[in-house]
Amino acid sequence: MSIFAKTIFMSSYQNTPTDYFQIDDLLTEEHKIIRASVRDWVNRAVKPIIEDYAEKAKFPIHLMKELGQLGAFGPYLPEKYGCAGLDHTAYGLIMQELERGDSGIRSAASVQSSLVMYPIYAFGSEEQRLKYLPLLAKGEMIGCFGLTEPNHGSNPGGMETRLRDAGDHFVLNGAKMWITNAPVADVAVVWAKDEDGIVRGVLVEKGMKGFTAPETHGKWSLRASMTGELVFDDVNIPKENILPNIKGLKGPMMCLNSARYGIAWGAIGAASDCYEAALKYSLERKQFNKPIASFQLQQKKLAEALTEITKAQLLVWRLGVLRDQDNATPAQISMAKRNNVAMALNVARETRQILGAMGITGDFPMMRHAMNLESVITYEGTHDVHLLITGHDITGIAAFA
Ligand code: TGC
Ligand code: FAD
Repeated sequence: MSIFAKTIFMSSYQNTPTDYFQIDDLLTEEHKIIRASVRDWVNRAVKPIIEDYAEKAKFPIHLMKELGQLGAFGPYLPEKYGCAGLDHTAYGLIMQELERGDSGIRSAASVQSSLVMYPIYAFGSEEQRLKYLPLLAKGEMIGCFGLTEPNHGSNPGGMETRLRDAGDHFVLNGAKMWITNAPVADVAVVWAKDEDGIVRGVLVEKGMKGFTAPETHGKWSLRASMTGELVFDDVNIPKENILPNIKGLKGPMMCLNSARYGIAWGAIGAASDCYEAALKYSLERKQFNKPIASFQLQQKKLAEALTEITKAQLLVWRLGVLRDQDNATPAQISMAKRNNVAMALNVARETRQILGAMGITGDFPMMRHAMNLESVITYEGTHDVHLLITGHDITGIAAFA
């Protein structure tokens, strides 16, 4: 497709939101304004560059400050710390629009907001909040979250990273793996066991002696996001860097509740981007002298995609209301994350087929979204682990081990 044709195509389909059940009626004017402003930014700042960054496996780090200006970091945290003080539905809508651009951009915002700013806010001292949150909110500081280890992914409770009390400081040893933004992070929220085997959270800063964060290469998924390791070799951690107000695995798990919630919304953005592009293409592309949209088999793919997107939209809308009432359970969040990510991956694969050969190119977003969603269905708890969380919730029997 020529650059000109591509530009016309992209600009027209990107402005047609998918809302088959008038879910917009359930949103406030503020929600709609926030969604429109993030969508507009994604169309201007992300869409034109993202294929190139994904192809080169580069993270568009210059977008971090723009995301900060947009208010995409910690939007549900208080204004006192430089955040927007919005509700959780607004947070979800922001994640949805960012993932319409690329899962890697939504990932950067998820990690910064839910996995770095949230624990500092919820479990940190007032000094820690004032030191880190305003800079993280502006994107002037980048954070990452270290839970997964080489030997412990789905089972973080088995972590081997250790925090030893050495009198006037702690000493940290161990390694974390698959950490989004690790190589570019100024601060890492790291989970480690103390000498009593209790999980604690510590703030590890770039430049601390014995701390390195090498980049992980060779990913065919989430290529526009940076992933790396966190390696701790006798790192001296000042006592004031421990998160004082949390002990136990529930600390990192509470952060995951917030991030998984955002992903449940984000996946709808990726799915809608694919659906909207495929609908437009199917109306324009002719075979056998007819638009391919006139063939029943292509209509089936489009109709099923729209049905699944609509169900997912209703699920997260309700989850947002529950979350704003502080009533959403972790198991409800797991169900929404699992359902919506699997839905988006399926929509990406099916809509890609509607485009035939064009669907495998970077001229259209399906292939990139599908590859990205292979990570999204794995991180923040795999598809299978979330099923087991639902099974545990409804039977009372944990089937993890
Ligand atoms: P279990 O014995 O069930 O629980 C241990 C303690 O944790 C509490 N808990 C939770 N609290 C709040 N919210 C939740 N969702 C919670 N889940 C568990 C639980 O109540 C208990 O508390 P306490 O006080 O009684 O001790 O734990 P388990 O060891 O049996 O493991 C359960 C399991 C498998 C469900 C859980 O560990 C799990 O979800 N595993 C998946 C791991 C995971 O999601 N890792 C994500 C890493 S971060 C990431 O992927 C970032 S991607 C970023 C991006 O780019 O977007
Ligand atoms: P494993 O736990 O080894 O699982 C392998 C397979 O076994 C999976 O299919 C799983 O479902 C299955 N399985 C495991 N246990 C059970 C069971 N009890 N019953 C049935 N099946 C089971 N982590 C962080 O801490 N911070 C980050 O920022 C971060 N970013 C990431 C970015 C990317 C791009 C990726 C891919 C991962 C990231 N992760 C991060 C790690 C992610 O959370 C883990 O990959 C995930 O939790 C799964 O762990 P694992 O890869 O070790 O798989």
